[in-house]
Amino acid sequence: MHDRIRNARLGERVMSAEEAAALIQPGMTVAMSGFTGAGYPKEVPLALARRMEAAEQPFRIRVLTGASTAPELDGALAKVDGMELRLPYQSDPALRERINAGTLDYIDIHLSHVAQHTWFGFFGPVDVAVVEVVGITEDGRLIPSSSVGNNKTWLEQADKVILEVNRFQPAGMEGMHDVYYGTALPPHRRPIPLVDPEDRIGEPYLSVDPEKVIAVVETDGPDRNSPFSPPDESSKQIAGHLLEFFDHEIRRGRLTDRLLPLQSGVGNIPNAVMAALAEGGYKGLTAYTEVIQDGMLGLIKEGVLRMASATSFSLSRDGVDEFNANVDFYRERIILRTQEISNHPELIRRLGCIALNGMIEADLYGNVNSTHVAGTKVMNGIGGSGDFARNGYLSVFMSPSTAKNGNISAIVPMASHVDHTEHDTMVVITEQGLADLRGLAPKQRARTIIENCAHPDYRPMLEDYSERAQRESFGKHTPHLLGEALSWHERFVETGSMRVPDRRPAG
Ligand code: 0RQ
Repeated sequence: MHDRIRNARLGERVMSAEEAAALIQPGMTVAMSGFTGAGYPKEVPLALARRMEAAEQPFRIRVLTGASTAPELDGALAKVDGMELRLPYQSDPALRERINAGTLDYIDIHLSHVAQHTWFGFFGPVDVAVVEVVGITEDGRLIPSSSVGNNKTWLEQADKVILEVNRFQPAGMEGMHDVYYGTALPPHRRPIPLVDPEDRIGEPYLSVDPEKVIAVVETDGPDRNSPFSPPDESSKQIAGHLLEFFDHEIRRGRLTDRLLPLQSGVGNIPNAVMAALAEGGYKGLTAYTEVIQDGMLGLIKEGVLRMASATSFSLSRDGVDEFNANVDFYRERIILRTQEISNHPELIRRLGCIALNGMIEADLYGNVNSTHVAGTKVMNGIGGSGDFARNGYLSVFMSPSTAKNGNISAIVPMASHVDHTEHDTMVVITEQGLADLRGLAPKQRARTIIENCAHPDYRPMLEDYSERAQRESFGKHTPHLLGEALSWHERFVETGSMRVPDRRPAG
C-alpha cells in the first residue's frame, strides 16, 4: 500500500477501521466525503455503525456530507439509528424511511450553500472529518477521489481528520481535480477567476494540516455503482421535446449549435437527454454540472462533449470499467471541482448554463416541487437543482405527466411544496409536450402548462379548476381557490389517487 501513502509521517497513522471509528465520540459533528454514491468513506462508517449497534448506551452523531452516499454510510448509520442530524441531499431508502418517520432531523439545503454555511458557523463546530482519497503524496498532499464535494471545507474546518486511502480508485485520477483555494468570507470576497468550463483555477490536490490527521485507514472497495438502465419511452419523448426546443432556439438565434454549458441531473430522463444529444448530431459541447454519469462518458468519447466539469462521478460498474480502462483520455477532458465551485451561482450565471432537472410536480404557474410527495414526504432533496435553476441561462424541469400508474398528476393546481418558484422556472416538459413559460404572465402560463404538459386524463380537471379560479379567486393576478388548491393531494393521501372517483376508469 506504500505506493498510495507516500508520506512517511502520515504512514505512521495507519490503523484499522475499528480503531479509527473508536476515535469518534457520541454527539460529535462528523463531516464525511461523498457525492451521489462516489468518493464516500467505505469502512469507518460501517465500523462506527457496528460499534453503535453493540453499545450498551445508544449514541448518535450529526452527519454532514457532500450529497448522497451509499448503503455503507447513510444506510448503515440509519439502520442502527446512529444519526441525530443529516445534511444535505440523500437518496438512501433506509435513511429516507427514518426521516419520513420523523426520527432524525434532515436539513435539505442548496448544495452550493453547504460549505459556506459551515464556514459561517451555522452548523456549529465540525469535530471530525472522514474523507476518502486516492493517495497521499510524499509532501503530504491528498489526491482526491471520485468526488470532491465539500472535502476542502471538511479538511479545513474539522478539528481532527480521518483519511481513508482507497486503492480501488484508479491512481490515474491524479491530476484530474481542480481545488480552488481562493474563496474568502464576506466582506473580503473577490471574483472567482473562471470564465470557461475548462478553466483550471486551483490545484489538483487537497491540503491538510498533518497535525490534525488522527488516523489513516486503507480500503479497497468500489463506489456504489448503481446499474444503468436504458432510457424508457416517456424519457425518450421528453428528450425529443427538449431537442426540438433547442432547434427552435438555434433558429431564433438565441442559441448556437454549441448550445451553452449543460447541467444535467441524475436519473432516467437526463440519461435519455444525453443519448438524444448524440443522435441529434451535436459536437463540441461542454458540461458545467455536478455529476458525470455513464451517458456523459459516452458523449465525451464520441466528441459530442468537448469536456465536462463536475464535482463527482456517478457511474455504473460498466461505466467504472470504461473509465478505468481509459483514465488517461478522460483525465484530459474531465475536471472535478469542489461543490461550492461546481454549483457556484456567480459562475453558473456567468457561463449561462442550461439547467436540466427532474421534478416531482409543477403547478399551473410553474412553481416546482422537486422533493416532497404530497408536500410532506421527502424523496431525496433539492440537491443542486436550485443553484442551477435560479442562475442558469435556461432552467428546464422535466417529468412524466403522471406517476404511480396514473394515480398522480405531475401537473397540479398548487404545488404542495415549492423548491423552485415560478420565477425560477422557464420551461416545463412532460412526455405530452413542452411549455415555454418565458415572457408569460400567470394566466398565460397556466394555459400553456395545461395545454402542453398535462396528461389527457387530468387536463379537463385542471381546465375546470383554472376557469373557476379565474372567476372566483380573491385576487385575479394568480387565480386560486384556496380551499381547493391542495385537494388533489389530500385525495391522493386519503384514497391513493388524485382522480375523482367517478372519473376513474371502470374496472
Ligand atoms: O418513485 O422510486 O418509488 O418508483 O419519484 O421518479 O420518475 O423515476 O424520476 O429518478 O428522475 O427522480 C424529482 C425525485 C425525480 C429527482 C426526482 C416518484 C416516482 C419514483 C423517482 P419510485 P422518476 P427520477 C442533480 C440535480 C431533485 C434533485 C436534483 C430529484 C421516484 O429528479 O431528486 O434535481 N430531484 N438534483 O414514482 C409521487 C409525484 C412523483 C412521484 C415522481 N408527482 N408524486 N411520486 N415520483 N413524481 C443531482 C444532485 O443534485 C445531487
